Amino acid sequence: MVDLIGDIHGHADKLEEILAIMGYVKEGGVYQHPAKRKLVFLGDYIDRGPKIRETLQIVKAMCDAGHARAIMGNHEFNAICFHTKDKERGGFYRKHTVVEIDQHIETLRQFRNYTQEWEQVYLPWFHTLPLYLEQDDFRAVHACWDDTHINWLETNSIYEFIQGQKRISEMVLAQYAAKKSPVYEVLEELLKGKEFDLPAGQEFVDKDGTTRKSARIKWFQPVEDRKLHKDVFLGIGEEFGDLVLDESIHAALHRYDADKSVFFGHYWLKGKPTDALAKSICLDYSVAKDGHLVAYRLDSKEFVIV
Ligand SMILES: [Mn+2]
Repeated sequence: MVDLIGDIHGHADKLEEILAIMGYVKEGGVYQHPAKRKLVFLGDYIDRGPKIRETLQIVKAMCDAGHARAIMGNHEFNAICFHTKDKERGGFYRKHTVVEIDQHIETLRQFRNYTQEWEQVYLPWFHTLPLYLEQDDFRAVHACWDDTHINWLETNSIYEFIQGQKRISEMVLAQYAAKKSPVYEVLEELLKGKEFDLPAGQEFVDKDGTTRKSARIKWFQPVEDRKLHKDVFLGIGEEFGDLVLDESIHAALHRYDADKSVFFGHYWLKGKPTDALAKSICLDYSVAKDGHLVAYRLDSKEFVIV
């Protein structure tokens, strides 16, 4: 019996609340379920919220004790890149300009007096987090399930072992930072989702004030519900939302049509989830932006929302 939990972003209080509602109890400092239910965490444990260190303690302790599994979110991957020195080109694999620092600042602040723990416990742990989970009865990925990328990862290792420690290899981090080799697209799309170049003239200004010519897509939208631009594109200008999707765009957009359910987070959806029987189910409802932390109980097909 499995429960899945979406993006937490340092909201440990909400995490403890949702665990209690689902019947998990703390024993010996580790949450576990009397009926031996297992948890799956969908990534993005760090950044933004007030209790990042506590969140990591809860999640990692459950994983270490075999009560949970945690996959990688883009924030954990970004942290690896942010803190790993690029020995060839200098600097770090993720830039330290204001945009990147701003996204990561709460984690930096909250670990200011725990740098050894951050460097020796949590960063090494992030390296070991799987990019996806494939089980008999469900799949999990942080942002977007794409069979081509999953197949690539099944035949190409992104890891190296240093003194017995599994790590994402320096070569992979360098290729990702240089946006080169298939590894860039694989990591980018599994962890951050897919984008699509908009038709000419449909540029829009995003929430950070940047003019964008491509939009993130709702790859998880069932094909039969893809009628208008707003059904498939995220964040686009309102004036384009009601445009009817033309056939060529419709055909080019990624779709998920497997029978197995896939669970993911990442998309900062608003409101509350409604369709518990969908094949692709997002569990990120913006807990870090006054929204909800959301879990899903796989056996009873129910959402738990706090
Ligand atoms: Mn994310």
